[in-house]
Amino acid sequence: MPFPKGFLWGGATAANQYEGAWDEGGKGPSTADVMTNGSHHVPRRITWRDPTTGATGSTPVFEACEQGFPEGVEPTVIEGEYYPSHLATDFYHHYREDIALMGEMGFKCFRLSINWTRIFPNGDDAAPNEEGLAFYDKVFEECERHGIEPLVTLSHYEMPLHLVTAYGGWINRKVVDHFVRYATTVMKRYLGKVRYYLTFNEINMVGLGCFIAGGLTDVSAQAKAQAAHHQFIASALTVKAAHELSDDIMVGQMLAYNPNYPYSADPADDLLVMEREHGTLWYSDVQTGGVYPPYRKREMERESIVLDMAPGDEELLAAYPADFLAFSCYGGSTVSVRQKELEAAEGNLAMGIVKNPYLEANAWGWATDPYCLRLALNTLYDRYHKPLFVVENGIGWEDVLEPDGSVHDGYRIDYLRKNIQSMKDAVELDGVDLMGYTMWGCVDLVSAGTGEMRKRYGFVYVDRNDEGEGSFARTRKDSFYWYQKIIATNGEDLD
Ligand code: BGP
Repeated sequence: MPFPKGFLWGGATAANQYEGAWDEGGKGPSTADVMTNGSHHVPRRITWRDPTTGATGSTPVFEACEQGFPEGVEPTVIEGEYYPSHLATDFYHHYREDIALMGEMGFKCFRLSINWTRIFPNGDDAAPNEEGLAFYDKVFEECERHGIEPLVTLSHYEMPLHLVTAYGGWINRKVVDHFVRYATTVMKRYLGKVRYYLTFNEINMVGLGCFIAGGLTDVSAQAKAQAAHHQFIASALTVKAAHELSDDIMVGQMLAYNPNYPYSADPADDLLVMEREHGTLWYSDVQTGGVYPPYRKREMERESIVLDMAPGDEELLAAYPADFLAFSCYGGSTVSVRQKELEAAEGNLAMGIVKNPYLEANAWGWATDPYCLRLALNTLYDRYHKPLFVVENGIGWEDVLEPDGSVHDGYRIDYLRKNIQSMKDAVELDGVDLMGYTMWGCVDLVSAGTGEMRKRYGFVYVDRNDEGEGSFARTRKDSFYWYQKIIATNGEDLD
């Protein structure tokens, strides 16, 4: 049996892309709630207002991370703009139906995130919002009814907007305390119901998506490094609090990790690969390995970054590293020193620089890569020897709902079959210790990168389009039945 008994098969989601009900149940506004939609070629924007002049405007997400925002503005929701997170695909009102569908597929695990702003609407409130806590009580009860283990991300690309406007986001050490209080409140409330937590989704995105992943408006290299440091400290304190609460809770790191490929046999391309790997792996060296690696220390020196460390920080990181390492992996990313002469990759920056002639890509330029999971799992297991968890993998596609109510997503089955085979090889042939696999976006949800609905990942189709129309009705796709069989045979039968 390649996959161990109790292997956690399932699917993954994120509150800001799935829940909707952005202003219901006492929820406060989050950073995700001020992001408009975009498309493959048009970036999402963050809307803002200048509190002194009252002027409003917006900044594209990646520009906001390179140049920052205009002086003095505050990100905010603006009348007349369209924000996909506000209704998303309405898990808030469909959770019973959705979890039942997951149960029907045989899910052992459901990765979801808790909306921080349902629990602490402003982040620094004196007491948690009972209505928010009660919502997740019901969600976890439903999971239990269907024998599904929840895997909870505490902050998936969102944080209370107030912690940005009043504190400057993760650059401020006080945010660490607010996060740890939130994490502890949640872990206590759901004790015995939730055993697996992840602190920050794709923590290494704080450098590329500063606002999305770090609530940053100051985007200097110093600010990005300091924000990451505060998230590491918050993670260590969460691990500490979890272990004090119960021996039964595991807190993992969540890293965006796509293996890097050299375009050619030129060793200079390999060197580029090494540098790109360093750019990702220093985050897991700290959070999972417990220490800042020498190459990162040197890089900070070169960039004149001086971390503001409190006494005891390094000891804290070493004493409370993550219990396991979870990661997202969609396909390899290809790099070359001859980048200018070559065809550019069409995906986002994290997905690679140049087009790989050996790999196909979807309509958004994300490479579909049959080997990335085995490679990623080996790299990460060799480095940390800790349990791993594939918490995101999948393919975005513009699915078509046929008049007879069917969705024929053979391309998804094909992608998943190859990826699960690759994961199986890592377990069977290489002996990697793997806890589970949660396919990204198991029920259709809003795309994080583009804010689109048309970029769908699910086993379940949701009637909702990019114009904000649709009934939210759920429909099983062909892949629904295929995945049901994969789980039933514990990954033995991939046909
Ligand atoms: C990861 C994020 C998810 C998710 C996924 C797919 O980076 O953790 O939130 O959305 O990518 O990306 P996209 O939605 O842009 O297709």
